[in-house]
Amino acid sequence: VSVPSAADPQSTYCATLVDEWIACGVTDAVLSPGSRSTPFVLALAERPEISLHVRIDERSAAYFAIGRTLVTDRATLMIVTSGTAAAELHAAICEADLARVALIVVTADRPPDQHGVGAPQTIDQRHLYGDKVRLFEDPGVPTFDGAGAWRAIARRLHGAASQRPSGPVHLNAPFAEPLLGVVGALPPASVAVRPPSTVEAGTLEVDAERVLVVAGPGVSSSTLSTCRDRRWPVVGDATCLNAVPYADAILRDDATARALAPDLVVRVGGLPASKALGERLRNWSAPVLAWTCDGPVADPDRVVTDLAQHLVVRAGAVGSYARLWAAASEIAGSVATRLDDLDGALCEPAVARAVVTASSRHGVPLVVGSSMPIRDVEWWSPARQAATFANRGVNGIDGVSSTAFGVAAGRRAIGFVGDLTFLHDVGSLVDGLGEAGGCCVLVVADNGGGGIFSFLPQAAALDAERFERLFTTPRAHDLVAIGSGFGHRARRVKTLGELASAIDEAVERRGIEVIVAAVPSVTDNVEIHDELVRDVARALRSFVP
Ligand SMILES: Cc1ncc(C[n+]2csc(CCOP(=O)(O)OP(=O)(O)O)c2C)c(N)n1
Ligand SMILES: [Mg+2]
Repeated sequence: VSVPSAADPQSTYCATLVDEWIACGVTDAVLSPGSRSTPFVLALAERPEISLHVRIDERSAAYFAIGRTLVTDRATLMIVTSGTAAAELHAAICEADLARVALIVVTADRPPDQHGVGAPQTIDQRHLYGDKVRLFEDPGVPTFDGAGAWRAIARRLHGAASQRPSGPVHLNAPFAEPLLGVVGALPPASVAVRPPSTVEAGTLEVDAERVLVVAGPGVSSSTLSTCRDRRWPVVGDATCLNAVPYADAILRDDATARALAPDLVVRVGGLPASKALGERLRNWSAPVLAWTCDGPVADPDRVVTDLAQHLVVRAGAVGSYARLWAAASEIAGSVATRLDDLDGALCEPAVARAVVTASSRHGVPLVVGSSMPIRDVEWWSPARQAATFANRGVNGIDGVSSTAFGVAAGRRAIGFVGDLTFLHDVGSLVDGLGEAGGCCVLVVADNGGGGIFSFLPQAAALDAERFERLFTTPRAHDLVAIGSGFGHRARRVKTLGELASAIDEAVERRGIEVIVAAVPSVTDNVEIHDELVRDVARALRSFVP
């Protein structure tokens, strides 16, 4: 047994970094167990200021960390051991990069002399995540000689993660044995150095009356309230709060889209999922201004004509254009509310409405999965009033339950995912909400596979059997049995009334409850959506005679 030295540089280094991160405002750390990360893990466990979330599966842990950052709005620490453990984080780091989620990832490593000689659990972890991280540092095995730089390392990493556009950073941390050491005196706290302010980009004048704001993921609430103060109508994605609902259905109708044509489109954040909206942005003749106040604006269709960080508004706040949008939305809403019949059979848009309504009514944040859930929330739900999150950086169906549990830990959240999304991240159920507890109601729309693919041309082009085998991939697992097999409450609901009361009951309890909503098959779902769109178009004839 090796006897630890009186004051061990590795342990003191880790305690210093953790101390500096606490000073920077870090409140949460997620760790997955391993030996090599021992100095860091023990340093974290010493500090009550940090909520520590321990999860076995690194992939789930990293998505959970994303959830923590989403809900706390602070960089989350993520600590793992060496080898494949580090590689497991890659998917979530890609998501955090594009969704601009601040994560400080620490991968423990063996010291350089154990690389390339067949040492166990050892891979080259330098630049493991490539250009997906804002900053990579590998200061080597710490020695007291380097102690003067330790706080600066922590501060640099935190700054690069938190500064807009925020995102993931990576510290590779090699440690030599013995891994257990004694923490010595920490180097004195550094004087806070403010990160340089971002470069002032251009300012543009806005002198139009019919200004339509198109808001996607990543838009701040202050930007949205500025738009509302100017009385600009805002259409948004599923995560956008209080946007004009039903814009997708409204804009599918040609006459209505003409009547609502803007003089100017202001784009903020990422992209809504609506293809109809995308098409109108390409075909309306209005200029499209990318307002970069919340970071880069997604523009895959290259419709943006101008770019500005600051807007100077010349035209007064006239409300008539916003009222026009509100009127169209009300008409579409009158069709959508027909879905709210409590005794009626469930369908996916109705489940989305129930989930959003419950989230608003209880003031509980919502985490929405990719595929049809994110679309049904954007297209068919009333305006979101409670914080709504989604992994929209890369739109993965992996890790959504983990992110929902990360948002819910120590508080409450409602998750809404498809059946394959639920199965993909079934490992998240192992640790659930972890020590932090809390409440997560996970609503699963069980349509028997990947329903989204039935909307694609592939569905018509292939024979049914082949399409199902290659795309829909229905699985026969009993989702309720899976939920309860991991020790969570789980039930299946068949009507909207059952779903609504199941959510209402579950949000008042502690722990995870999986509510499996038995919705029509993926093919019926396409017909249900088509019919809704037709009904909205018919109703809109009173809007545009
Ligand atoms: C990690 C990952 N793998 C694959 C995909 C491709 N993909 C998108 S949607 C989808 C099916 C999702 O099925 P489900 O969760 O049941 O939702 P539904 O389509 O039925 O709404 C798949 C496989 C993805 N987005 N992310
Ligand atoms: Mg499905």
